[in-house]
Amino acid sequence: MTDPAPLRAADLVARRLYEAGCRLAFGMPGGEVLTLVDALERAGIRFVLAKHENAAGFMAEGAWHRTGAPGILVATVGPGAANAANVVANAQQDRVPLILLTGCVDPDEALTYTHQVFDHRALFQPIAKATFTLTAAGAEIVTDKALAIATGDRAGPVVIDVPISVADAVVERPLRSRHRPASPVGPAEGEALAAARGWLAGAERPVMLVGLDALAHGAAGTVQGFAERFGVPVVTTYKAKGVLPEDHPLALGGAGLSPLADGILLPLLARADLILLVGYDPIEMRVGWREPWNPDRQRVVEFAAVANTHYMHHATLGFVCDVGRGLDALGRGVAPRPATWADGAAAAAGRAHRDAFASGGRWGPAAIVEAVQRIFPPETVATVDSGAHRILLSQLWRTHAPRGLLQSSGLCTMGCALPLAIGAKIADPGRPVVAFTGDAGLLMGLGELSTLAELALPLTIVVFVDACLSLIEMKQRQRQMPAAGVDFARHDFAAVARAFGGVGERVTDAAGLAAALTAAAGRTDRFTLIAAEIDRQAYDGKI
Ligand SMILES: Cc1ncc(C[n+]2csc(CCOP(=O)(O)OP(=O)(O)O)c2C)c(N)n1
Repeated sequence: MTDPAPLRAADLVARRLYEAGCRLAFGMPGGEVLTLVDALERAGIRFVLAKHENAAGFMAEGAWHRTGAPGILVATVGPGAANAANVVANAQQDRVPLILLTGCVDPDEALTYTHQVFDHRALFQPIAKATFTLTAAGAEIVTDKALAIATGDRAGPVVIDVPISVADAVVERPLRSRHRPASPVGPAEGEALAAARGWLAGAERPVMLVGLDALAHGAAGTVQGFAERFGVPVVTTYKAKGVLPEDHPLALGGAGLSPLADGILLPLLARADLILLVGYDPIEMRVGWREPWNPDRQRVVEFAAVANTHYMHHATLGFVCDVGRGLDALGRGVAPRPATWADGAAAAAGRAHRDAFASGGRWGPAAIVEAVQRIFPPETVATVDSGAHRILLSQLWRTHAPRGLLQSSGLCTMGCALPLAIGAKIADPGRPVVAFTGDAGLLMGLGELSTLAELALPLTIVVFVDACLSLIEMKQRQRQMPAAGVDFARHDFAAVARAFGGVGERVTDAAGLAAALTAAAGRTDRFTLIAAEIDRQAYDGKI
C-alpha cells in the first residue's frame, strides 16, 4: 500500500470548507493559487472557472442562496484580488457569507520582489468582516474562524490571503478546531417585552416591516404565522421578498428604492399605531426611509440581529435576538386578533401598490416582467441587475418563497444578475432560473455568457434593451442637465448570444415575447437570451 499523499496546508483549508458544506468554488486561477485549486478539487469542491473575479463572487453568492453553504471565491495575486473588490464590498453590504481565498507572494519574497505585489489585506480591510494571512500550522483554525465570522450575524465576506509556500507546506500536526454555532437567542422576559405585548394586544393598525435578518434567521414561517394570528400586514424590503408569499392577502409588497411605492407605503406606516421591525436592516433603503416614523409618538418594536448603530431609524423598544424567536416571544400569551385596520387602509395600500406598477397591457418593461411571471412556474428563481428595470421589477415581481428574487440591494451594483443566476442554476439545476438585466449591466459582464455556454446551463436571460443607462438618464433629466454619458448603441444581443452558443431572440411585442419565453422555459440543453426592445425613457412615471 502506498503512503497517503502528504497533507498540505491548502488541503486543510479545503477539507474544512468541505466539512462546512461547500461543494462549489468559483474564480479565475493564477500561478499563485494553483495549489489551492488543486486542494479544493481533491477535497470534493468543484472549481468553476468564471471570466471575471467579480462575476465569480456573484456565482458563489447565487450558489449560497440555493444551498446555504458559504460561497467560495478564488482570486490570484494582484489583479485577481483587485478585481474581487466590488463583489467583496457587495458581500458586506448585502450580508453574504463569502470566503475569498487570495494567493500572495511569501512575505520574505515580497521584501525584494514587487511585480503584482500590494497589500491585499489593506485593500480588503474596510470592506471585509475580517482578513487573515494563512499560516501552515494554523490553516484549520484560520479557515474555521473565517467560516464562523462570515456566517455569523450579520453575514459578510472574509478574506484569507494564502502565501504560496504556506499553501504547499506539508502539515504534520494541524491545530484542530471546530466552530459550533451558539443556539439562537430569544429576547429576555422583562418589562420591555411585557410592554410590547400590551401594545400588540391593543394595536388596531399594526404593520410589520421585514428585512434581511428575517431571511438570515429562517423566520419566514414564523412571520407568516404571526401575521395571520394578529392580522398584521407585511411590507418587506427587496431582499426579504417572499418571506411572506406575495399572493397572501396580508402581503403589501416590497419597499426600498421606488418613490412610487414609498408614496403608498410610507403614509400607511405614518398611520400605524404599532410598527414591528422584524429583522429590518435599512442598508437596502433609500433616503426616504431615514427616520420614517416617530418613536416618540408611535410604538415601534424592533427585533434585529445586531444593535442599531446605523441611526437610519429608531425604535421605541429594541431587542437584539433571533428575529423569529423575538416574534414568537412577543405573541406569547397575547390573544389572537386577526381583524385589524377597520377602515381598510392597509388592504387599499396593498391594492394601490399592486396597481401602481402594472403594465395595463401596454408593451414596455412592466409587460415584459408580467409575461415572464405568467409563463414561468412559481418556483422560478429570478435575478435582477441594477438600474431602472430593477426598481420596477422588484415592485412588480411576485415572489413566492424566500430567496426567490436575487439581486444586489445593499451595494446596488451592476453586473450581478447573470452571475447570480449562473451560481443558482449550478447549485440547483432542477429549478428554472431567469436573469433580468439592463443592456448596460449585461455589457459589464458579457464574458459570462461563455461560462454559461461552457456549463450548458439552460437558464433564461431577459435583457431590457433601450440603449441607455435609464436610471441615470432619469436622474440627469430631473436635474435639468443635458444628456451626457448615458446613451450607447443598440446592440444585437440576440446575435451575441448565438455567437456564444446560446439561443438568441429579439422581441418587440407581447406575442413575440410570449413565444420566445415559452420556448425558453422548455429548453434543457443551453441558455436562451431574449433581447426585449423597449423605448428610451420607458420608465418615466413608472418607478
Ligand atoms: C458597477 C456600477 N457602476 C455604476 C452604477 C450606477 N448605475 C446604477 S443604474 C445604472 C444604469 C444601468 O443601466 P442598464 O443596465 O441599461 O439598466 P437601466 O437603468 O436602463 O434599466 C448605473 C450606471 C452601479 N450601480 N454599479
